[in-house]
Amino acid sequence: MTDPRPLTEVEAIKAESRYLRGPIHDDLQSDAPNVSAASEQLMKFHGIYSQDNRDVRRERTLAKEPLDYSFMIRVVIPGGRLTSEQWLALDGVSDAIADGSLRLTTRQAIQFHGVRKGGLRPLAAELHQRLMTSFGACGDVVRNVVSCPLHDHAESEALRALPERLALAFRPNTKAWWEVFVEGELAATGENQTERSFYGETYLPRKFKIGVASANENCIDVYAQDVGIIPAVHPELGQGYQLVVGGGLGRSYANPDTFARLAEPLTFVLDDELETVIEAVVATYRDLGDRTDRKRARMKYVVADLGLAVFRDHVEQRLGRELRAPITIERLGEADDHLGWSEQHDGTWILGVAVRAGRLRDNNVSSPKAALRSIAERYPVSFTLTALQDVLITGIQAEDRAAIDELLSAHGVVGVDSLSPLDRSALACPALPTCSQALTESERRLPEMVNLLDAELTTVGLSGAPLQLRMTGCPNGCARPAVAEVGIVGRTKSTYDIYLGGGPNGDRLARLHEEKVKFEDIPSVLNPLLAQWGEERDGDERFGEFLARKGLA
Ligand code: SRM
Ligand code: SF4
Repeated sequence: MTDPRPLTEVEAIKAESRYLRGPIHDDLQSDAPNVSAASEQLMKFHGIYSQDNRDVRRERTLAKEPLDYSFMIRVVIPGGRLTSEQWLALDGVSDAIADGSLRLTTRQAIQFHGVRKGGLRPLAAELHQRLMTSFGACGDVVRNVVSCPLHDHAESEALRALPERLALAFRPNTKAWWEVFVEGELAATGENQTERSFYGETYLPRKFKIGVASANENCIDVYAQDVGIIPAVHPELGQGYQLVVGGGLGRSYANPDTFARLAEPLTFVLDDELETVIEAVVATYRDLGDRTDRKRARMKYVVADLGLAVFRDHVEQRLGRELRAPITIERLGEADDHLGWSEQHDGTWILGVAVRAGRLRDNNVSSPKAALRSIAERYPVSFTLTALQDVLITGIQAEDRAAIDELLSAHGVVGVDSLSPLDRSALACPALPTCSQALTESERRLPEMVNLLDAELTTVGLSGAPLQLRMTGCPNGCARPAVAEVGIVGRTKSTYDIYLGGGPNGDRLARLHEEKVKFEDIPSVLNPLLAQWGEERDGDERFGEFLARKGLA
């Protein structure tokens, strides 16, 4: 039976867009600092968000002045891997066209903030020249494919290639980005174009996320993905992948029927079956996802509403054969943040550098961005972004290690061993002043929260104990607080909801502990449980494991 509810406005905009072109070309030509509502929606597919500086929104509105419009651009970086030339180009763009910072994201991408409309085409041209794109970084398509950065074994070359392979397999056919943003002049008509069948003319109901885990640990939060890929060995068939489906962490206060959900095992696939099986999953979502309510349009709701068994039937219909049963796999280990020095099988070294809340920006105290630029210019290295908002310098020759350490230290970059475990693991989303959805602060107040909680750990005699902190300015959950030991989620302008009991294995949802807590009261709300953990924990038992064992969260 067809759904009698009307489709969302975004569905109409997509349908009329001539494969994601719409009025963007004309809007870019106009003198206005912003773009039309239709272009705003379509530009998301091109990795571009229309924003305004929320710090000055109120005064501008009161003064009846136009808002301070700018754009956020997200660059697709499959598996987070960049050559040093690409790193230098992105660094250059951040100074020349954006606000001087590079924002490393929780999905191994890079965002530019504060780009004016006139900078969009030059920025796209620079990306195109360096074999990068922002196309598909946002919008109702398969987003940047994340992957554990360290598949460091000769036999895992196939794994290392997977993010790029999947990025190519699921990138839409339309040439709209190239025509509108790079070529610019072309009258973009979209005639005689077809789109990949698993997208169709209106693409997916909503965003779709794919992540490739390590077989050993969970640094990408594989159970938070629409499709999570876990390398595994089948008892009869050998090496392949366990596919888990239906994860997602966003919630909406306005819609109580929204929730965070962990992905469940769907099937075991061999390497040469991967694309066709994921295509069938994507096509199932294309057909069954809710196109009438964008708050409930993610694939996790299809899996939750139908149940995994019925969802599997639908995937099998589209695949044209039965799916193999999933296998039993070991619990994935705690997320490895890959920070500090580690040697690789080929004798080169990796140095993981912690970046607080993913924001690389130079100031009077330290200049990490300049340090990384110098390293890219002077040494034959590459870069890999992690899903924990940090950056790894890869391919370092043993003889360059000391000089690289010195260079970082001269720029005031603190070595990872000097950070508290809490600081090291802490994530925060951008929130104010750029994010249109933010209810309150996140990234800007993360340093304060780290200091407050580190002090609270000291008060209860747990100085330096590992504690995983993730903070967001709203329940969309961009820093994945829903699976953290301590998740602090913006609720109102001045309060946060506290979620507790997830953990670094990423396989347990945190539960709501207390609602509407003022920022400065968060440590005292946590104090009794932290103290109890200190007294009653089993050896090195983590806070999240302790809370789950005791039924406290
Ligand atoms: Fe996110 C929307 C930032 C990872 C769930 N996210 C947004 C927007 C675009 C706000 C908006 O819609 O106007 C934010 C841009 C703010 C800004 O000023 O930059 C934004 N999300 C981010 C990033 C940059 C956070 C970060 O600290 O790094 C991450 C970019 C990832 C990337 O490179 O692609 C980011 N977002 C996530 C994740 C984590 C993940 O994917 O591993 C989630 C939770 C997982 C999930 O998808 O369920 C997430 N973002 C959302 C949602 C809720 C979606 C939903 O299911 O309802 C929204 C709201 C939306 O899409 O309408 C959202
Ligand atoms: Fe914005 Fe909310 Fe995502 Fe933070 S969690 S970036 S406030 S959408």
